[in-house]
Amino acid sequence: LNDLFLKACRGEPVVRTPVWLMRQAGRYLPEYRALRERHDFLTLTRKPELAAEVTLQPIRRFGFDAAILFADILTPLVGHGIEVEFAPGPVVAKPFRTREDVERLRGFSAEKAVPETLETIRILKRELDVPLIGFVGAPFTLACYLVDGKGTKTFPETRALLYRDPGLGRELLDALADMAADYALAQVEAGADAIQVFDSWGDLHPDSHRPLPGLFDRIRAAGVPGISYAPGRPRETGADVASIDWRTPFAAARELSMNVQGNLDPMALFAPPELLTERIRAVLAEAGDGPGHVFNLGHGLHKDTPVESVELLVRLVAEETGR
Ligand code: 1CP
Repeated sequence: LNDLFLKACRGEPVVRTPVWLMRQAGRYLPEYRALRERHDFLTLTRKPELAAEVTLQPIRRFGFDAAILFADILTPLVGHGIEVEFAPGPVVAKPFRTREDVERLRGFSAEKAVPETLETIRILKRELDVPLIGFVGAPFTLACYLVDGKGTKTFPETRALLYRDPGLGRELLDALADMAADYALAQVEAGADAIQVFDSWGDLHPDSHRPLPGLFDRIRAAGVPGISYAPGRPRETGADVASIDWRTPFAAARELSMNVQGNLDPMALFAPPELLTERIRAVLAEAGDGPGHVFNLGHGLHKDTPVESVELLVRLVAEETGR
């Protein structure tokens, strides 16, 4: 097993900086688009052989140092019976408004809701020679989709609910935190080597961070590193590794002695090779020579990203950091 990624997550010395990219599986890859012509997104996530194939596609093509489970942050909710369409972003059929809606989240069991996803992990563990990253949506970011019903820039309905009825807001976040913990631990039990918690919209509300330290304690107790993605607010999460967005310097997390992941602007992959090279070197220089850096983007790969830029990135990170 190539353990560069896990070593970097623990802050141990490595022979070169490991690299993987958020959304490394998906629409920028011709082989993913070919599969998508025959199957819709939900089918890809629900058929273990297909989901495993999508996870493996970028590993074969680029030789990344870690793989990420192919699913969505809303996958456990879909499995629990919440009606969601992907168009291509999630659209919730009946957005949450009431205590009865929140009650629907009770009794979540990953074994019952997402057996296919856990089976995907078991298949991948047989096929992969790099670590497998499992992931969950953070409670607040999941709430954003449940309450606003779809992706928006500022999720006003969700924020309004948390301010209008703080008690209900707390119940919603707590129920989602229970679900996230159960789902994360089930992924570890099935074989996931690390868990990343995506709180993509967490900077929109001051309460978003509250459930995170408890969640990361449980992930750590299960014996794997926890990685936070909390744009704008990498502190206070209690994660082992902070995945830093492209607007935020590593220093914010380094001051807390956290290991860091990131943080090239995904749009830099649209630059000509010379400029892209310069930007990658700048990220490596900011990360410094010490241990505890996983090279990644500061957000997910854009669907129109040129594949050649990803090739250049992987090659350059290896050349520049090999020691
Ligand atoms: O049509 C298609 O093929 C669907 C596009 C797609 C894909 C490839 C969606 C819908 N989700 C995914 C996979 C996905 N989503 C992964 C898998 C593995 C990988 O990274 O390679 C992961 C980790 C996610 C996580 C995710 N989904 C987040 C958190 C990370 C982030 O980008 O901030 C969020 C916010 C979502 C919601 C979502 N699902 C899909 C889309 C297009 C979106 C975002 C857009 C929106 O808000 O409308």
